[in-house]
Amino acid sequence: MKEPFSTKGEVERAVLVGLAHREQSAEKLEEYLDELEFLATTLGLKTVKKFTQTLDMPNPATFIGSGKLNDVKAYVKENDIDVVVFDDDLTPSQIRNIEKELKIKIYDRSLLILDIFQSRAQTSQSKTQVELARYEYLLPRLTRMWTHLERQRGGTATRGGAGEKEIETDRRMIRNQIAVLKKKLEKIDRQMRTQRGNRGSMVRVALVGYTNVGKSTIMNLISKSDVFAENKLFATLDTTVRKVVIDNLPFLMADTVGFIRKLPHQLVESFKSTLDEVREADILLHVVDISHPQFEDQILTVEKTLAEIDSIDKPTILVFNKVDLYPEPPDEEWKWDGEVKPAIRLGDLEKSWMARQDHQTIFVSAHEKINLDKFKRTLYDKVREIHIQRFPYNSFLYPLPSDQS
Ligand SMILES: Nc1nc2c(ncn2[C@@H]2O[C@H](COP(=O)(O)OP(=O)(O)OP(=O)(O)O)[C@@H](O)[C@H]2O)c(=O)[nH]1
Ligand SMILES: [Mg+2]
Repeated sequence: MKEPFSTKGEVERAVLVGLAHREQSAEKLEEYLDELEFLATTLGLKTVKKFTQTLDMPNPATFIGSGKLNDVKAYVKENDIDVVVFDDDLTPSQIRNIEKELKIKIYDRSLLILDIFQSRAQTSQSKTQVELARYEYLLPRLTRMWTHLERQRGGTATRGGAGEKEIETDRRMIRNQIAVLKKKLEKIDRQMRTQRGNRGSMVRVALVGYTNVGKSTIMNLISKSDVFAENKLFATLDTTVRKVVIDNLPFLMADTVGFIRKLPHQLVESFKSTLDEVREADILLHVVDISHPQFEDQILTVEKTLAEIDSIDKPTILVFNKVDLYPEPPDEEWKWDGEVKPAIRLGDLEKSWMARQDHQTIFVSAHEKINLDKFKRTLYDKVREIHIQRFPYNSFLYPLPSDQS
């Protein structure tokens, strides 16, 4: 596994920077920075401090204001900081200007996610997809510093920063690589299509959801398989498909990559073929972490990403997972994540979601095995509906009228 931050051989220290503005409230920003910290941790970075600022809109030259940038600079110097991570994507000129001021590694959320994906990629398909997304992301953003860093990553020693000429050489090299990777992916996609074609017409169910909600844990429970699950973001990158049988009803179940707010569009683009499993599914199990304070936002992010891959109209079961971690309110007013929210009991939440007509819902805990029988029954009924449409004469599932007498 490639360790993106291993050059110093120790944990690297990071400062996070976020901006509240007209379209992003200070409250939201705090949540986003918590998530950014989780992303940084996943990559092995230690967050030492978070800087925030409120502006009408991002500063076009340096993203944050020049006074704030000076504060960050002073802090970086005094505290032996290795990396500054911005929560939003920076323009190429913002990166150049900030780099000139801070003189250390600058990351934005997209590059952080791309690096996590890179460190997680296992198969030749996901490795190629991530590499392509990374190059497409870097191409318009190559700066002296980044060229230098990229060469270090590639093992080519350079003395001092790279010059314009080297940047131009790197650009050409990256363009060539992009072309090579695209060809390689086309070939892999063709193989995957053939594999999927060989699966026949069994009903296909796909697990979708925000990252770290418990998709792989549910997959392992239902299919008795052994998919890597852990409390880090993007534990799963490659799609796993297993045959599952509930009672006498066989179907296929797919576990795949999780979604996140502001997923770099280069990644969605190059992971299109991995997401084919979702696109071609008959039923979606949209898994939600009910114990996460922003679970409703996460539902919206997932729905938005599903819409991007034309999969929003499929029959969907909303699976609210981790009910064992749901913080039951002690009384009317209670503190949740530092802010006062009206008390919502799990039972009330269940009732209000169940009352909604657009999706079927089920509340479970994969970890504590709560409500799993009901979950299996709900899934069985849904799969059966489609199975009957597809195989109307399959008598073992669907007794013929003569059998009923
Ligand atoms: N307490 C509790 N923890 C759970 C439950 N389900 C899953 N987890 C934990 O949540 C973490 C994430 O689970 P995964 O199954 O890896 O989640 P995922 O959705 O596959 O995540 P990615 O592949 O990273 O997108 C793991 O540490 C699980 O053990 C649950 O019902 N209750
Ligand atoms: Mg997973």
